[in-house]
Amino acid sequence: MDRMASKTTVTHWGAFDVDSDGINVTGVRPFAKDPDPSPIGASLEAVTRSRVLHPSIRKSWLEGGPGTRGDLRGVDPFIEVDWETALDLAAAELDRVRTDQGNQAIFGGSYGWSSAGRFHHAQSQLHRFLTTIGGYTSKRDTYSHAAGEVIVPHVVGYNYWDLQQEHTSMSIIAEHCELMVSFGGIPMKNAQIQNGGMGRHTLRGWLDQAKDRGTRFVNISPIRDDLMDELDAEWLAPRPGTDVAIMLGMMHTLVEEGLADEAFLDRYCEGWPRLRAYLTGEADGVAKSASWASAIADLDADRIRSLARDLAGSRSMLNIAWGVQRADYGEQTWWMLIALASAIGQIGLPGGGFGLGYGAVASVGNGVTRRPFPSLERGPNPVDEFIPVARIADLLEKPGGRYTYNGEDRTYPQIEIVYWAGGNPFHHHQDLNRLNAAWQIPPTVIVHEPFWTATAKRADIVFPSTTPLERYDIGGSPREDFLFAMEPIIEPVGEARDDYDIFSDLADRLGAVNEFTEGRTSRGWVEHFYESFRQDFPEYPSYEEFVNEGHVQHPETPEALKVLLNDFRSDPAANPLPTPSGKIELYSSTIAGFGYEDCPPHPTFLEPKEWLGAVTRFPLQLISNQPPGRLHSQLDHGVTSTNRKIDGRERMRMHPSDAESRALSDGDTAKVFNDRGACYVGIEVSDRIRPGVVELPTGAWYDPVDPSIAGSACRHGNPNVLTRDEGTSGLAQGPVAQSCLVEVEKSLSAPTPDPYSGPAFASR
Ligand SMILES: Nc1nc2c(c(=O)[nH]1)N[C@H]1C(S)=C(S)[C@@H](COP(=O)(O)OP(=O)(O)OC[C@H]3O[C@@H](n4cnc5c(=O)[nH]c(N)nc54)[C@H](O)[C@@H]3O)O[C@H]1N2
Ligand SMILES: Nc1nc2c(c(=O)[nH]1)N[C@H]1C(S)=C(S)[C@@H](COP(=O)(O)OP(=O)(O)OC[C@H]3O[C@@H](n4cnc5c(=O)[nH]c(N)nc54)[C@H](O)[C@@H]3O)O[C@H]1N2
Ligand SMILES: [Mo]
Repeated sequence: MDRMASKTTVTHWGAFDVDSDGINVTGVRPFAKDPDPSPIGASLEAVTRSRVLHPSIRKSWLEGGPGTRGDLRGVDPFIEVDWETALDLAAAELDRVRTDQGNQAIFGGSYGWSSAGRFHHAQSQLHRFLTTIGGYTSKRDTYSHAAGEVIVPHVVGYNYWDLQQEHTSMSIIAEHCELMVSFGGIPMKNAQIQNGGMGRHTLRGWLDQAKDRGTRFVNISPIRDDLMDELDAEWLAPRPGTDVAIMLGMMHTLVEEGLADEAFLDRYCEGWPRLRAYLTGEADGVAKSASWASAIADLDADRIRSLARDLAGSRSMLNIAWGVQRADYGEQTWWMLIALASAIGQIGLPGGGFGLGYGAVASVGNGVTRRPFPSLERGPNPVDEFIPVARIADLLEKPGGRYTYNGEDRTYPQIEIVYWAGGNPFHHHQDLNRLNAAWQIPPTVIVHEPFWTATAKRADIVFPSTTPLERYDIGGSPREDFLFAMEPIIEPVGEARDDYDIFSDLADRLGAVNEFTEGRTSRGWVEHFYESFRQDFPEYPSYEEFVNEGHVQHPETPEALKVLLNDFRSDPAANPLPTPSGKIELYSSTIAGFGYEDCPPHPTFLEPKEWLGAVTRFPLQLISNQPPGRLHSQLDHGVTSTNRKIDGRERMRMHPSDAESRALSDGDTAKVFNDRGACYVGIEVSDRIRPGVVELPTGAWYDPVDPSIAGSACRHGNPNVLTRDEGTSGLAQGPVAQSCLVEVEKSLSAPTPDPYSGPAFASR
């Protein structure tokens, strides 16, 4: 390790030059070529704090063996052991379960973002390891957009990931778009992030350019900040969960006023007559007019009508945030957006049509050529059991329980081992009190974590893993014009080891070391990745030069300018969509065949289960969106995140009228609660949020006052003690994380948060 060195590294929030004395991070500066660096970089100073220092085993599990309950996970103290002991115990338990119960009894879905770095990506490492030892029960889709991922192929045939690559380039939008209307905005707080990292944050520049050229922006969202102020956007703040109704109201206006592009609907779409019958009320007696939508959304009907006219009368782009589909019947939101864009008829034209998630992460609409880069491969998983990603508590609670997923009737397997690496379910899952109870059921929980997160605290075996600042890797995303060489900047903290080395040693004990390592060290793999990339692109420098330089900019980065579905538009017969009809499906016979009441065969407004239109004891709608000052729960203890807290608690925004009626002022501490749980927050009073809506971002480390009491309040402000754990519908079973109903009251005696200090330890 170079003492007092400065080296470039890359994170999911961008590249940074990091100074260190070999032990700690002593300074962080943004990568010089980044025009709009993320402030989250500064939090890298916290990378050595709150660390798991030694392999740790839950006392009751160590003393009584797998399945010993003792005190609850999350309460029972840990005993620190040496690496050999911990590895032997984990290997023996994996062997017991695969032999006695079969590999499907190991749940290795392990959802989570882990860190940037193509090789050391923890989830990929775990999946490869579990495959080499016989397989595991996996997961499908993402928390980000599960509902969207499952509905999109039914509507346009492509899977969402491929469709996203083809999104109209931001440069084309900047040049051609006259009106950009976005449901959930284009939140710059989110565009700080790109899975795998990036050298340059470019979205702000493109939006500024569009504005300068004259694009008009409209933000339809409960929160004003979802579109940046410098765009002078109009802000419409409907009730959350009513977007489908608003879009139907607009579509109704288009039809009523003869503005719908019937030629487009006829030539490029399947099922328009069915959707039109629903829209006009011919099918059910209710016209989905702008007035109808106005009553549901609490938005002026004339605003809905005039926006519909403007959309039809200009080169217009409709966008929707991923968060909008993280809701009851979330499938309908994206489907309806595509339907409305079809009625406007500009799909496939430069700067027109639709986008699913501009701004959700940095790369959407980034025109840079995609450069395939090797990633860690794994053979086919011999086990075909999986769960829809957010059904984890159901899986643990209801072995043998039945559920539907995208036309399949499925059964939850019995799980003996939960194995997690690179994710934090006690931040990311909904209804944490329910998860906490379900989490006590499996005999064994194994977690790899650098930090003492709430999930690590609830494991039986915790393996301390390194962070990217402690190892060699290669970083960047394929939609980026830089590739970064990542080198160790600090010594491994405590006894932390790379996930790869931990899995190699377990594979060795389980007779699979050759399959897992293929004879390479991690450094050997990183070099191998780079060299195999260089075979395709021989103009790149040698690995040694690459490491010395710290990064390489792709030699020529031609803007691969894209217009989404442009080929389909120019010749739909020659370039049909891979849907059953070859067209955009506004009615899906496939979905009709599934017969799901909660996912009808055409876009439909279904009343959300918790929303402001319902009369309940909980009158406020909580939006738990992505946090501006961190990535999920990562580096919550870093300076960018903690600076935003109020008295050490997560900041909750609330409209002045809601604050006043509760006698709350700026800086007060409050309790937020519903029937599922409660947490304590610091209040920020703001008119940048719709009355009736409160905003508490995700990611404050879950910190119950007394973890031995079921439902104990989180004193730090994690919103997932309040959210509902239910699938979007029988189709996708995606999370409905984004919102739920709550009440808020002033708290004069809130307990002091203590989220970062790690678990209790006992001696052997
Ligand atoms: N209420 C509500 N909940 C939500 C959402 C919402 O909108 N509302 N959004 C959801 C969404 S979209 C997402 S993507 C999820 C995010 O959920 P997660 O991806 O689980 O969240 P992270 O905090 O990124 O967790 C990553 C964990 O990996 C650890 N880690 C980092 N690097 C390494 C490594 O090299 N090795 C190992 N072993 N571990 C490492 C980090 O310390 C951290 O604990 O949250 C979801 N939860
Ligand atoms: N800084 C930062 N950036 C991130 C992340 C992070 O943790 N931190 N996480 C990354 C990840 S994993 C993901 S998946 C993406 C997520 O990207 P998104 O899911 O799009 O992000 P969110 O912030 O959850 O939601 C966007 C906005 O939607 C609005 N919204 C919520 N409900 C409704 C509704 O019913 N109607 C309308 N019209 N608007 C609504 C909210 O005001 C919210 O601010 O962000 C990525 N970017
Ligand atoms: Mo996500």
